[in-house]
Amino acid sequence: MDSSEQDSNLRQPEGAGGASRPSQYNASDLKVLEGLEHVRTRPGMYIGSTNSRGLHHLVYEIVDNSVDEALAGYATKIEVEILPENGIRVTDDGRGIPVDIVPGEGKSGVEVVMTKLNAGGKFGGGGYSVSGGLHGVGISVVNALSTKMEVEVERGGWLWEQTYIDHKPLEPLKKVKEVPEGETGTRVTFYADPKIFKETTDYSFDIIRQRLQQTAFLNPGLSISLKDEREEGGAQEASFLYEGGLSDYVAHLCDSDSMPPLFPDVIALKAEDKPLGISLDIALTWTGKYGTVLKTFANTIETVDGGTHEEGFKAAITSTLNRYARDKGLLKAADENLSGEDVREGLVAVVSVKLVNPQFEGQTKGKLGNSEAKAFVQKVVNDKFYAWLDSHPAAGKLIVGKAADAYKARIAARKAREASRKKSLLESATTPDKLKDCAYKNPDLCELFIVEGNSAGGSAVSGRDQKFQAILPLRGKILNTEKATTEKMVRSETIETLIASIGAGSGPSFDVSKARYHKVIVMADADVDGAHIATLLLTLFFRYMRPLIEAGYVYIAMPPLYRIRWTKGPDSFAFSDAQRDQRIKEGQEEGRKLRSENAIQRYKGLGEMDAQELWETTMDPSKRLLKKVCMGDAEFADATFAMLMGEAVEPRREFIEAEAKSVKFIDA
Ligand code: 0RA
Repeated sequence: MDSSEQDSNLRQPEGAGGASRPSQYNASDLKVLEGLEHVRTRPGMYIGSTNSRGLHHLVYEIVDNSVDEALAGYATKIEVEILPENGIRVTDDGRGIPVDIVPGEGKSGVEVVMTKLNAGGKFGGGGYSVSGGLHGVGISVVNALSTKMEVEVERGGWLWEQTYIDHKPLEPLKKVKEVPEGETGTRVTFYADPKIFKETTDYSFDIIRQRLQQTAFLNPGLSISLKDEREEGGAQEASFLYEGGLSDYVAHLCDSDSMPPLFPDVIALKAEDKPLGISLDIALTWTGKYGTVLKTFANTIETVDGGTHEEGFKAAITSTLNRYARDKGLLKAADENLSGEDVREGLVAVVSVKLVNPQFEGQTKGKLGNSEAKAFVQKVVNDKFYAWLDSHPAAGKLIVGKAADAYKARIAARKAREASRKKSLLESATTPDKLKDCAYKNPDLCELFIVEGNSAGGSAVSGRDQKFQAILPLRGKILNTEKATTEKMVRSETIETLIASIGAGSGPSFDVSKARYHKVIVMADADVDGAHIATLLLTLFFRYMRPLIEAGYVYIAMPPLYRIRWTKGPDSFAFSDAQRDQRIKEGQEEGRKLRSENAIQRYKGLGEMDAQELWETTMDPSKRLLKKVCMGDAEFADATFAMLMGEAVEPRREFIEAEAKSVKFIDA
């Protein structure tokens, strides 16, 4: 505001600037009210939310001002009270908010602080350079969101007081009484507006207690107390004073989770770079537990999403511990490096940075963005953590030992995982339950029939020659799963059973010399579904057991389509319509006669055949028809499979229709 404006304000006559304007307000007051009104229309912008979280945020806003006064070196004690009717009172023994008229504002420092958003700059910034405040706001925001607020200041030998109702002062700041000259401090009392905090205006003693305890850890030497004076509150009290700061915090974190540290001292690392405007405070230890507790702060605000300081810390403890372990011969040359996760197993640490210009990022501003923080933390930890380890060899050995245990456990777990995978897929010692194996063991003599459908599977088991023929019934439903990826198929129980039955593994480690059968025969219905299943199986062989096809071990059984019954002599079978006509012609030329009833039977599926028929027509090596699968077939199946499983519907439908026709014409 320039001086001419200020002058006109000072000389402001009643009703200046328009008849409708309330006489006690000038232009600057209107601006102030607009500011506070904005806080009320968009409270989320200032305190995050208007639920219980936002409500508690009001308390922190006031307390943080008192903490700033402690950081500036003046306040030593903060008292917080929860009052009846859900009022909050915060009292500190700092310098007291300035009571004099602020030049250029025309009102007391107290009123400026209470009504101007971002009033910080009005006071020369002394002692407020490293200030928290999540959204850079303060008392005025709390005032804007309160129905009533009282400020009491002891300063310069007087107690001063001012009351606000609906964020407007009842009267100017007023001298109440004389107090001893050296007695200074600020007391702020407020009542949150239920019109803003519609969900609740009820404070939680525990939530406030936790936060105040954390504040006490972060500000060593500062005494903080909390009293619940609500009738329902049951007169709860708590008070905190930690001389050890973050080291006490780490000890407390270990304690409250009953995790005894591996060694007695908490490691404390501190550093400051004044020209860079950054300071760092770290405390850490290790316990025997497996989890990690890592809390990070920037300007005493918890950075729940970490950020640059956390990245720097993690990177540096990992590299420093590896360097130390190598230097001291605690890791062998052949050992892999300890990973970050290995190093952090059992770690309990608090990292707090303070910087002049903190950049809070992310949706909830819970992440520090300053890149200089990462470099600074890394450098400090690299130097000071190493030095600490060097001067505490027993603890150093315990820390490396703990991380090495984590490393070994990680490797062992990986091996166990790989072994169990191998066992289930490749080396399953026992043959699967579903497999009805044959008696012979010589793979050259042995055949495996993969049979679609349970009833056909039953006939195949009864009709087979058990000496050399094994049966694996598959439930077609599983294989038919639309859009199943081959990966999914391989992981399915059915396919696992198939892989285990063949006994030679799958994928890159497939070993054809271990195949337990040199004839693996797909036996499916001669219809669309059967063709589909054959396609799926061939795809599987092509992708995961290609050498089995290359060796010529894969076949497709060709069940006949027709049975021709004569009045005398054995029945004839035909594998196509043309062949059916051919057989009938040949028989009649030989003088045979078709039976009068059901002379030409069309098989609709394998399930229609009884065990004897299945043996005679499809399984008996002296009569059956097998089609050896070559690489071209399998490649075609693979492409077909991709098409069948793809997104395009039209080519799939066309294929199924065409296949339905072509299947009928498979020629013997
Ligand atoms: C502005 C300037 C100064 C102190 C404060 C505000 C102040 C605010 C609060 C809020 C709660 N407790 C507080 N204590 C101090 C600096 C005053 C000076 O330079 O003497």
